[in-house]
Amino acid sequence: MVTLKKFDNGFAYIEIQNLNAVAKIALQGAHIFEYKRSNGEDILWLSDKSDFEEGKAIRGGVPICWPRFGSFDSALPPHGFARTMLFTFLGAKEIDEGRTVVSFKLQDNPQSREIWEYKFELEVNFIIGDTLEIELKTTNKDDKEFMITQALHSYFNVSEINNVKILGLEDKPYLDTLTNKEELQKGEIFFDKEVDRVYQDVKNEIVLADNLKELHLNAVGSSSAIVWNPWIDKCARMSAMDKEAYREFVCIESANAQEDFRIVCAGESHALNLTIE
Ligand code: TA6
Repeated sequence: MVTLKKFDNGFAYIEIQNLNAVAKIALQGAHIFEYKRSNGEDILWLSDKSDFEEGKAIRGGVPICWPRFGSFDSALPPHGFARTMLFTFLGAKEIDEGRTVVSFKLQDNPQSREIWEYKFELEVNFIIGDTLEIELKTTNKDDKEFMITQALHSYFNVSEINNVKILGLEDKPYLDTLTNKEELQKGEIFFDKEVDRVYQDVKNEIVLADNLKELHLNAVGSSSAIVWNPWIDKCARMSAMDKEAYREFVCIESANAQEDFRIVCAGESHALNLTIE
């Protein structure tokens, strides 16, 4: 079942229910902010303090950072503009009783052209089932090429940050954005301080291990990933986040970031696909 719903302030989202899962996706940013499996697993973290307000990014779920990841381009807002723009809901289709495809689209508009001159189409397709699949497809509708960096800035629920290990990034080079130094990952990643890193050469599965549970992330069209947890001090300074919230989530973001930027030629497309299982 697919239903258009609204919060009291008019903020609209699509709710999808099938045999395997329930999901909620806001029209603003084509932002999935809930994905619960019917076995009770609540995969995506969402801040209790999250705003569902036009023009403000939702804190949690999977914000779409596009056409920039980060804030390296002064003309554009941090993490780009897609996450605060209203997408068009293209429709939904049930593949079977347990899997539903849902699609959204954003096109260039006067507001986007003011800060980013290009004509584009950004399509976001979800498959909601016992796995969550997200496709981010950029099409260049202009007559000149453009460059994008992007990320599926996924916030994952964890039992407690001290229980978490991330596997699959061993021996990968990364930029530590806290020190601005290039480093090499030694062993698995665990958390006992703020971590904000952009990994390169990521063409394999990443595993989020939390006690006995595991989430497996596989991306296509991406060879970079960001791992982030704000830890105590940054968490206390962050908008729409409780001061203890850093204990409850970790971000693992499938991306095209830093040297994994992509040039999209006129008339061509680039797709970034992520499967979470
Ligand atoms: O992906 C990590 C990061 O870029 C961090 O540096 C961090 O501050 C974060 O994303 C959240 O950014 P936001 O703009 O949503 O507050």
